[in-house]
Amino acid sequence: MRFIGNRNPHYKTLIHRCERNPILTSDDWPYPINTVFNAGATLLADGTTLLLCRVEDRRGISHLCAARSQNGVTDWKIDPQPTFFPDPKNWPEELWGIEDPRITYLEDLETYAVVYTSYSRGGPGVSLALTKDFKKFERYGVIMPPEDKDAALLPRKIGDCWALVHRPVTSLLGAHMWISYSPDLRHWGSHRLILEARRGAWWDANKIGLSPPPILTSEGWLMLYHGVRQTASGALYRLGLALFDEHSPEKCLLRSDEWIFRPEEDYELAGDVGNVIFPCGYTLGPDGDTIRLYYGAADTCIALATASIQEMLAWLHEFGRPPNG
Ligand code: BMA
Repeated sequence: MRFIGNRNPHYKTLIHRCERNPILTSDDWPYPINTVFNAGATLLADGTTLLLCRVEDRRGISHLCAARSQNGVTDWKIDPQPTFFPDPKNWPEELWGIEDPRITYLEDLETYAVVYTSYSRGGPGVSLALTKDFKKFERYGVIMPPEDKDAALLPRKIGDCWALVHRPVTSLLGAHMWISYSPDLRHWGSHRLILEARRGAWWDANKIGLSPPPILTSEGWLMLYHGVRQTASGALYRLGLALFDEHSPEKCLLRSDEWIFRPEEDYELAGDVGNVIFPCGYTLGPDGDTIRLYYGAADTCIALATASIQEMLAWLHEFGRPPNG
């Protein structure tokens, strides 16, 4: 299979795929699974890359499993058993599994926050767990009730509060990106709509959601977000960029009109859900500029791409504009 028209020279390539893609598939798993995709990512203190992978079993239920690598590309050491498994007896919101984790290191608390989708009888909601070692997890339970997903914490407080970007869905309003604040990670308020899905023919009409956790840059919070467009042959997932004020992250400074990354390669076009690229995590390289973006491809495997923060910001200045501007 070859995607026609993916080499148009008039567009700058901002996201560069790794030649070894896909970097993790179900064949690599030490126990029986259906698929592995949509992984959260972080660099541990010793430089190890840790991916917290969404693993789907043959029932259709997802859990999380840690994979560690010294170079972030090859030689993954995968936990021999599920690392973080749904516990619906104690946490009924996890009845149909836990999905799409986003990891943020909270320096103030010296702990990692894992924000994930808990798939409950009432639909997907947002749950939080804290961990220091990705072995023991302290659950905080549901922090945003259904229907809500695509959530991540900012790594530091804004004023006195933690900030969570998330994507609630309501039948009247639709599926847009919001921010909420909390003094203690348990009680959430000051909810604000920060970025709206566009409408009609736009690539990000219908639904949008945060992809990896927001990236702090010299110009504010850079958010890579996915836009979903419904087409006659199903949903198309593509990525765009938006920049938010560092001190008031509810304020969008610039938003791209055009998408920057779309499914093109075989492993992105075909799988359990074809035409999907879905990044949930990134790590920052030693140059302070290159990010490694880990993304689920076609809900079937995990792939890797790199991008330069400075190039993305420069592109946003050239081709982005203030929302409603
Ligand atoms: C979204 C999420 C993702 C998934 C994508 C494509 O709504 O459920 O986990 O990768 O759909 O199926």
